[in-house]
Amino acid sequence: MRKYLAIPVAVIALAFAAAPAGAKTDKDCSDFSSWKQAQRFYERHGGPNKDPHRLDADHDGIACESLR
Ligand SMILES: [Ca+2]
Repeated sequence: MRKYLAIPVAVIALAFAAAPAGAKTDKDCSDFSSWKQAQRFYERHGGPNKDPHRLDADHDGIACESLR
């Protein structure tokens, strides 16, 4: 019985350990105090080709239009 419980417990523990790190690294437009800052961050993290933080929803190369 103990053997069968160990695996789900480990999986749940890993999921909880990974969640805060993932949340911290995902930036939103509201995390920046200015558009310039957001745009610089966006370009440094791959620009329109990658946009891992989804700062450029319409993929026109301009991040966070809402901050301009
Ligand atoms: Ca855009």
